[in-house]
Amino acid sequence: MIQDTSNAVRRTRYFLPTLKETPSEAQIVSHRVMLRAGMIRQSAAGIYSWLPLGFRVLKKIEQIVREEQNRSGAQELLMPTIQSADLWRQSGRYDDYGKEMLRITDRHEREMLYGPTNEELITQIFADEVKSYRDLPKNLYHIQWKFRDEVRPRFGVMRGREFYMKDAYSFDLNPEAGRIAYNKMFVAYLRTFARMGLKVIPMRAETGPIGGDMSHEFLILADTGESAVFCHKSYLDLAVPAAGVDYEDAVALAKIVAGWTAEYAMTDDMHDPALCPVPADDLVSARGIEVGHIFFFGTKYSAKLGARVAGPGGEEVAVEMGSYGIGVSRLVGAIIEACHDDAGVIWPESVAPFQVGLVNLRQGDADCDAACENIFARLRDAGREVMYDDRDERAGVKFADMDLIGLPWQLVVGPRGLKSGVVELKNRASGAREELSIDAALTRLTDGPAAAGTGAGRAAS
Ligand code: 5CA
Repeated sequence: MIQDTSNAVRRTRYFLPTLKETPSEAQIVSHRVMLRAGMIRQSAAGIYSWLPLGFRVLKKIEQIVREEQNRSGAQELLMPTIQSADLWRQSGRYDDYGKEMLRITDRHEREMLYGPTNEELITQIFADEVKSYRDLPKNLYHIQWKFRDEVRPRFGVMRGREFYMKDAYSFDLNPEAGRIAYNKMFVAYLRTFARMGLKVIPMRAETGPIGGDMSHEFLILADTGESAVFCHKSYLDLAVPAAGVDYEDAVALAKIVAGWTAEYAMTDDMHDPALCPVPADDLVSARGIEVGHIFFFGTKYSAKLGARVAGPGGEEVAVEMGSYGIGVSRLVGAIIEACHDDAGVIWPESVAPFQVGLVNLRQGDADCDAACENIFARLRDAGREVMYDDRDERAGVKFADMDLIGLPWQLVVGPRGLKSGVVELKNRASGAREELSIDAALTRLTDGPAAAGTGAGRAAS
């Protein structure tokens, strides 16, 4: 049997090009750390390659997004990145999008484009296949690369030109049903971000080029956020819906959404100090990073692209639609902005690239090597995600690198400890260190609180 070695790696063999120097082009922590920790490399302005460590985090985030979309009843499909210009002419957005759209001509002189979003394409797919109200409601999503030729790509993956997005599209018979679809996504978003260890605040938002008259942005607070935000402080302690939330119970969903929209929360586009009802003492005025954005736009696309179904009385009606985005690649940077210290990242366990970093303090020492090999094999066989730093490097270098890449647990094996039969277990988030026997440490890491998927992630899953 060929063993999958991707979850248990040796540093000497792993492609992890860390940097000692801080790259001068990076202005914010997440960008600096992602370059220094060997997670990404820029290939052109606003376009990045994801190296193995960064790719693992991207995939973990993607999987949480997927699980919560599926839980809410949305169905995954995959649409292409390249679309036809004709389709966008039908909706009128081919010209509206302007220079942000990357336009391409194929060998037959046909005009194509690299999709910045997918309202047109999904509406066409729906229109071709669904003809009756009996097939509603539907919510279809994909997780796919997008391209927007941003004027100022910056802050690494936070505002890229090529970026990875989850975009979902809902189809309903009437505005009331459309509102239920909107609420489902709203609730799914609260759960999704909480599972990544983030505190998110939904805010009323402008609809911009997507259109429509109801929209919420989901923001996390961080000093480096691009938007100024103003909200009631009560948002910081609101309870997130549990995993068992019933997505078929429209009344319960509406209640949750009402609770999460009851108090004032606006980004700078919408905030008006004169109209803000929150007393100064209760108002949080901060900066935020937009990690998700949901829209309800009724028949804007369905009417133009012919997405009509026969209603219960036989009449033809254009379906009511919404679209729901999450910035999957942006989230990698956003989580770092929210979870770091001077030494590097502090990954929430649910998105950490590996759960355990095994540090051999004296590579080449027979006892240390044997103990590490033994621990590494046992963690691997227990299905833990582990990176073994087996380099012939000074302890200081290994510690600094481990703190930089931010794995939740560091298991440190040194000659002195081994003589008295102990290893050291360090928690990256709290900094707490404990001396334990190898067996006790392994028990903790395999079925204690450090077992994969616990911590912030599990709490809400
Ligand atoms: N079609 C709708 C919803 S599916 C849409 O495109 N919405 S959006 O424009 O608000 O984008 C959705 C999310 O993608 C944003 O909330 C943000 O998190 C992310 N995003 C948007 N532009 C970029 C960018 N240039 N770089 C990284 N992430 C981005």
